[in-house]
Amino acid sequence: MSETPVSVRKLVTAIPGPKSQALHAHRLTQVSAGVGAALPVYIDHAHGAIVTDVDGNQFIDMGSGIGVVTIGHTNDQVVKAVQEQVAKLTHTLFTVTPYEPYVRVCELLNKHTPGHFAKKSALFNSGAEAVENAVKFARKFTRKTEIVVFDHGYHGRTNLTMAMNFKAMPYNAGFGPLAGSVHHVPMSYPYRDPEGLTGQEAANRAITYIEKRVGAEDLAAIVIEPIQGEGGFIVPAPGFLLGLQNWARANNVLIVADEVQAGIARTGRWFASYYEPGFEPDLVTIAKGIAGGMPISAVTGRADVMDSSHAGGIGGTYGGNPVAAAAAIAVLEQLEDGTVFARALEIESFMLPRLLELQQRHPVIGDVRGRGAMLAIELVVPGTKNPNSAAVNKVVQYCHQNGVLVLNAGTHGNVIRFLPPLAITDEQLTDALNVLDEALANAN
Ligand code: PLZ
Repeated sequence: MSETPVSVRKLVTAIPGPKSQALHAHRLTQVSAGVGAALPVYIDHAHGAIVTDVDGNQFIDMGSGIGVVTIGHTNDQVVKAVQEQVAKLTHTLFTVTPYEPYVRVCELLNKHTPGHFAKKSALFNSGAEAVENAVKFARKFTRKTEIVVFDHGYHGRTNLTMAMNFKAMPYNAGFGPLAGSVHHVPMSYPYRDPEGLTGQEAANRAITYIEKRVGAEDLAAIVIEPIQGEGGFIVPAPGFLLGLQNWARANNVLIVADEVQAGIARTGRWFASYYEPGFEPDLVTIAKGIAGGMPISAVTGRADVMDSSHAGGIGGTYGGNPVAAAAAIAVLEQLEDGTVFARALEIESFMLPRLLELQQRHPVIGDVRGRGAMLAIELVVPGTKNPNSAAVNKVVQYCHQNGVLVLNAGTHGNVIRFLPPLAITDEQLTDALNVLDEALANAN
């Protein structure tokens, strides 16, 4: 008998299986209860879009570890680059004795981020650390202190970035005092904004808040996700980002695009910012998909802003680690020929009509949205726009039980987001969407 190919969904035990259950029981005695577990199956290995657990169950991954393995799990070129680099040099600390891969990552990012101006970069470890450093650069350059962020936004779990998140639960509650000088203003949210509100009108609404609540005089930067990730893949109305930028430029305020989740080929372009013609953020924060799972992040942007810090003001022990940098180079160089972007757009063309067709049959789907391989459905109580997180929980659980890894999102937990590795095949997508269809039928 031939073995089941490793490229398909395959369940050989109940989910979680016995080995996962044993590991989980042990984990509960050893790992902080504050560290959650959306689906306690313990993963042994993964390739492409299939992850295999310790019991031998094969899942179709529609989440990429929240947008990290965009290039695919254990991508051949990333594996090779990491293996070669790890045998050569694992660490010196770039600010003590530098090494070339760090510089090459910066060069690639300077080249491919939006903006027709001279650019420079600095490397860090996590998305939150990149956001923190973008704020440091913005404050240093403008000599101003205040920061504006948007409703439904998410920027991390460090002290400053906690203050920049919209949701107190689960990210911030009880962990205060939070950093000050952070102000939240309304996002453009086409599904929930008044019908017909244009991007410019939504920008005007935000600008009114900014002017009344903060004032341009003290405002260093507006930090915005060009497509919100944790907030539920909210794509702002066309003109929103540009409207903010026009106001910011006229008022000596910087724009930081947080591309941690939407960036690096996820939407079918290098960065989601490219979808808004003329939008050229002063700084971009980058992490997740940049290195196929190795931890590395970046701030890239205007050279004058990036050079505003005194030498030694920016750093960190592991920032731009050589092994993670080698992985990033392997990812970024693969993106340069455009085939990965084309695949993200194919995934959109493949999935979007199917999701819209599901919406016709399942009135629990209130909205279908996203770009490229960053797509989502927002679930509501049928016939209303009331958020339906209970349905999301049922759908997510059904999918998990049936070997499809999907993630929830959204301020009300009523969004299911799809961000598969771009290595996913049409067969795997079809299979995953069929399971989703069954799950939706079971959610009513
Ligand atoms: N900015 C836009 O999406 C991370 C959070 C996972 P780090 N989003 C996933 C979790 O539960 O902690 C994210 C993001 C945007 C910043 C971050 C923060 O990136 O690498 O998790 O620090």
